[in-house]
Amino acid sequence: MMSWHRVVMSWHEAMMSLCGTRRPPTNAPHCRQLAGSGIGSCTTAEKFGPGRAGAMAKSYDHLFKLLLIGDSGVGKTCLIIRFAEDNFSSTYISTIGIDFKIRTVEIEGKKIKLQVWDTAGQERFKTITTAYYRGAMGIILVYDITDEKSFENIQNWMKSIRENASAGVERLLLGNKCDMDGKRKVQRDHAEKLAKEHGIRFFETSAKSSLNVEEAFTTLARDILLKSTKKAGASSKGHLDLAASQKKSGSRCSVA
Ligand SMILES: Nc1nc2c(ncn2[C@@H]2O[C@H](COP(=O)(O)OP(=O)(O)OP(=O)(O)O)[C@@H](O)[C@H]2O)c(=O)[nH]1
Ligand SMILES: [Mg+2]
Repeated sequence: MMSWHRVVMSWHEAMMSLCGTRRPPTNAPHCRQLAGSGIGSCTTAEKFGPGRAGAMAKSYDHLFKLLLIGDSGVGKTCLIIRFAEDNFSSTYISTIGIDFKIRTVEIEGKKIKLQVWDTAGQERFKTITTAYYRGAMGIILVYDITDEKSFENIQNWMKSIRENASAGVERLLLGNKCDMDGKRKVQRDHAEKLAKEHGIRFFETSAKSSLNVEEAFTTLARDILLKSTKKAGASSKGHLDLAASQKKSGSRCSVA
């Protein structure tokens, strides 16, 4: 069962955590909150961070940072609003810089807090938005099935990920606005082929009808969870193997 969890930490705190630094990126002053975005309530533990919250129970098992990228107008903001607030508006307010929303979901019995970052698709914000790639664990590439150019540009967005994101970031391809099948310009099998070439998953979604929105976000979160569990398993096995071999050989770190 999914649980709701609205935005928790201050904008700066979250931004710093996405960038993986205590200090905001130098372009921070340019980043603005999307008009109409709902920064909501939070628990005290989350609000005051790990220092103050030490004695309090953590309300989630994992925090995953996701990022949406794609051309302007493909529906990134609407997808996030559908996922985080189960809402849709046909009024187009182009995103300025960057914004985020939070929702906590339960996957494989674990509470996963998803911090979902929304980027502006407009070229003029590229320097600001690419600064946020590095801290993302999952990146969702979005195109509009009624806009061929937005699909062609996916290759450029892929390149941008290669240049700016951390190695091994999970990726997901979404063809949005699939409720507008009558105006379709991008055939499903073309997108499937592209996704296959890049070894990533693909969904056609509709922020308007909500088709596949929940599935897309939770599939990406599940993939990140499985990857991190595997990694944790492998590193603890590594520790055990090392301990066992040291015991066997009686070797020690020493300086002669
Ligand atoms: N029919 C339909 N319209 C959609 C869908 N998703 C978004 N839209 C509309 O497309 C327009 C652009 O949506 P946004 O979510 O603001 O696009 P964006 O990708 O965030 O654009 P930028 O912020 O400029 O990068 C709005 O008018 C939305 O109502 C969808 O699934 N179906
Ligand atoms: Mg937007």
